[in-house]
Amino acid sequence: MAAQLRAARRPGRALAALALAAAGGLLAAATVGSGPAGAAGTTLRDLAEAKGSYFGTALTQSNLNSSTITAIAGTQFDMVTPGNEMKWDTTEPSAGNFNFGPGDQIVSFAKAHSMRVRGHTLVWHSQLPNWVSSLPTAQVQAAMEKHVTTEVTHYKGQVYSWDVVNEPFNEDGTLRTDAFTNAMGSGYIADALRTAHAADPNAKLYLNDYNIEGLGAKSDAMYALVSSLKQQGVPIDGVGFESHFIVGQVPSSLKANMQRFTALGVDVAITELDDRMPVPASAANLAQQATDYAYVVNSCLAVSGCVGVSQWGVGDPDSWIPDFFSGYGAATMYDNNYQPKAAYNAVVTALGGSTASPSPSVSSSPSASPSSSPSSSSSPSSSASPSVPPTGAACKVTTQVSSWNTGLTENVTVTNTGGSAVNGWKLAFTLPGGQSVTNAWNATVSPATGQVTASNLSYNAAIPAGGSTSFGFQANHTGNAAAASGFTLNGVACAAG
Ligand code: G2I
Repeated sequence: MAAQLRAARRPGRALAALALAAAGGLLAAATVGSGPAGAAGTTLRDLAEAKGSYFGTALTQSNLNSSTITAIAGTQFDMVTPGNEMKWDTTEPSAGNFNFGPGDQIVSFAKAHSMRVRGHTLVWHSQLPNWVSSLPTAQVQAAMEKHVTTEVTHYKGQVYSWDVVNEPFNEDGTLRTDAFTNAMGSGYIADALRTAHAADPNAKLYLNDYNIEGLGAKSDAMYALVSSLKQQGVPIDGVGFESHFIVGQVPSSLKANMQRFTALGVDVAITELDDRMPVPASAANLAQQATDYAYVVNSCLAVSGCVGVSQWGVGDPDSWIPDFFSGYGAATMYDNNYQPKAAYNAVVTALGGSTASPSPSVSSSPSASPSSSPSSSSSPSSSASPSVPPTGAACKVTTQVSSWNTGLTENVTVTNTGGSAVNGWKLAFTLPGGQSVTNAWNATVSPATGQVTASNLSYNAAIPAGGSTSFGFQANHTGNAAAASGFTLNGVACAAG
C-alpha cells in the first residue's frame, strides 16, 4: 500500500502479541474441531468447498507459533497466503542468495492441513530489497527473470496461484513508477507472467491490486491491461481484488466489475479481505461489517469465475490495519480474543450454513437456542415463545438497495427506539412486485415474495433499547428494484429512517 500509510504506523505489534497470548486459553473450547459456529460441517472451508469455492487467510511465520491462530487457520480455512514470507526481501535479500525457509514453513503448514497456497508475491515495488532498486536499469530485467524463475521453480507443484505482479497501478490508473517500469516500461508485466509460466505451467498466474474492486479509473486500467495481455496471448489466469474495505463502503459495483473481468476469460478472487472501522468498534459498525462481509461473499458466489475469498490475517490481533491506519482496526471476522464476530456468522449464512450462538455477550439475554428461535407462525403475538415477548417495540428502519439488471441486494437496519430491550424479533415487510428473495444473511427471510418476515438468528436475537441490528438479502427483480416497505417489528409499525 502507499508509502504515506506507513507514516501512520504505531507500535501495535507488542500489544497484539499480548492480546494473542491472553486469548490462548479462551479460544480452545470455542473454536477447535467443529468450529465456533456449532455443528460439524459448518466451518468456512467446508461450506465454501460445498459451493466449489474456498475460504482463505493470510498467515505469517510468527502466526505458526500460536496454537490459537493455527487452530483456527487449520480448521476454518483451506487456502493460505503467506503474509510476507514469499516477498522479494525475504526470498532474495541479496543478489542470487535465496531464502525459502520462511515460505517453506507456511507451505508445510498448508500441506499438513490440506490447504492450498496462494503465492504472494513475485514482482512488487514494496518489500523490494535495495539491491534491486539500485541496479543499473540494464540489469533489472535479468534480475527479475532470475528471481521469478528461481522462486516459481522452488515452489513448482506446491502453489495453486501466484500473484505474479502486485499493485502495478496508481490510483488514477497510470502505471506505478518503480524499478521495473523504469527498466522495462509496461512490458515488465508480460515478461514476468511469461517467465512464471515457463517455470510452472500449472500455477494460476494473477495480477493483484487494491482499489480495483469497484468500477473506476484504476479498475478500468486493470481491465485494459488484462484485455491487452489476453489479446497478445500472454499467460494470465486471474485478477486478485485485494478488498481492503472501510465499513459501509464496499463498492456496489463489485459484482458487475468482477463480471467484466471474467468475461475476458480470467478468474477473479477476493485476495486480502478486511473491513476496517474506528476502534473501539461500535455495535452498529460490527453489524455493518457483517453486512459487508456477506455482501462480498455473496457477490463472489454469484460470479462463476470468482474462485474464492481470502481474508488478510486470521483475527483482529493479526491484522495490518492498526499499524497502518491510526485509530482503525477490528477489520477481520475474529475479535481480539479470537471469538467469531457477527461477520463470521454472516459469512457462514452466506455460504449456506447455519449459525448457533457464538457470542457470550448475547447469551446472557433470555433469548433462545436455535430450536426455540422465532419460527413459522405469521402472527407475532400468537407465536410468542418465552424468547419472543408478545409485545412489539417502537422502531425505526433504514434500507439500502444496490441493484443491477436483474438482481439486487438490500441491507436493512432496524433500530429499537423503545425503552426496553427486544429479545427475539420478527420484522415483517412488503417486497415490491417482481422481487424474489434468493438468500439472506443475519436473519432468515421467508417467504420469498410479497409479504415476508425476517426473523432473528440466535446470536442477534437481542436488540437493546436504543440499539440496532442489520440484516440483508439478495433478490431477483423484474424491473422494480425499489426498497421493501411497510415494516413492522413484532407487530408494531416502524418509522422510516
Ligand atoms: O498492506 C497490506 C497488504 C496490501 N497488499 C499486499 C500485501 O502484501 C500487504 O501485506 C502487508 C503485510 O500484511 C504487512 O505485514 O504488507 C506490509 C508491507 O507492505 C507488511 O508490513 C511489513 C512492515 O511494513 C514491516 O515493517 C515489517 O518488517 O511487515 C514486515 C514484517 O512484519
